[in-house]
Amino acid sequence: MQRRIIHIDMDAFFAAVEEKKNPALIGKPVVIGGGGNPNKRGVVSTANYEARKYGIHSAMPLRTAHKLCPHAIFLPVDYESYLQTSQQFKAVLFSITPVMENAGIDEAFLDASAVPETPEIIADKIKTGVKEKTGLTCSIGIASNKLLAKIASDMRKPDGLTILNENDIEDKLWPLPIRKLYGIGPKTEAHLKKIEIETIGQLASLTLENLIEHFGNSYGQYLYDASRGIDDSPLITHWEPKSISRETTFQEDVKNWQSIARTLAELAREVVADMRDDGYSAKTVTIKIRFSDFQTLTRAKTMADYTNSEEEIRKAAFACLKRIELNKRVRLIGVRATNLAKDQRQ
Ligand code: TTP
Ligand code: MG
Repeated sequence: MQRRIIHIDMDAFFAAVEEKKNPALIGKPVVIGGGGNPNKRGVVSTANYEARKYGIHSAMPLRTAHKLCPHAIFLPVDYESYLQTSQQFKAVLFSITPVMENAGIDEAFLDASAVPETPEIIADKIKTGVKEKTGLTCSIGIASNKLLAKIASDMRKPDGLTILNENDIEDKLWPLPIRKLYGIGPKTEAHLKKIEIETIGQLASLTLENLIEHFGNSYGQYLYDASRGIDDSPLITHWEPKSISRETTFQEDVKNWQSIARTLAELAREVVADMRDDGYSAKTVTIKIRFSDFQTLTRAKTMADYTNSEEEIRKAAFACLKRIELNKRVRLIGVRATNLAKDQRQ
């Protein structure tokens, strides 16, 4: 089955967040980088489209950017607020389909093969959702694989939508310069230029033997496929664990409330340590008690909000314990945290 892969990339991301924070910047050339002082060392992280008109681009020294456009507004990198906006953006994408690959602070891939709507409607949902949650625009590429989807999202910026089909390879992929092909860095670009290969189409005209001769077996094969728009690499998705839990079986069945309580507190502590290690907060705590006759009971408590506080998790576990009548010896106790959310900051 043909896959439907979507690549979404935010427009002038850091600059767009700054404009959102301070609308007075809109329409003026804005450069984000380093500490925001163009007389000090540092490079441009990004520039808004007004500043790009002066030739300013990412990775350029701030001093050079200042020479190109002395009246540009220079701002320091405020990574925390970009990260926060990034998380809001990713949450919108995740609501379209959880088959999502996080590809960077302002970009992601979705595999929407199983989403029933047309590509246009899905793209519209993404753009509307992203605008609503972040106030920003993004550009979208849709194709049968990651390679083409990423190239497509870059074709009409800002606020673009480009759908590439199999029969667009010749017309739309081949005229592009070779550096647009994912996996071609400056070294390969220079090598190819030496043999007078400038466009993806020219690259596609080389034989596999020829490419292998120049670039070795695997990279040669990669270039051969990529120049034809062939790519079957899967999305690398991040699945949330459904629960984090600990349980323990007593050496000897116990009836003593003190030792049950102490064990429960210890298990809650360990669960919280695991949650923190993995960067999760939880909303629901469940305890499990198995009696000597193997009767097993569980009780759960859902809290008002997500937490990774040891005290709150322990209190919730104890609230559960109170709801179990301890009239028999206990063989096993367990604590489980579910309803997990990835922490905002790690
Ligand atoms: P990009 O998506 O490459 O650029 P962009 O979002 O600013 O602009 P475009 O509309 O062309 O997509 O990168 C995303 C963010 O990553 C960018 O806003 C700033 C940061 N970044 C750097 O810090 N250094 C870099 O060299 C690049 C390329 C990006
Ligand atoms: Mg971007």
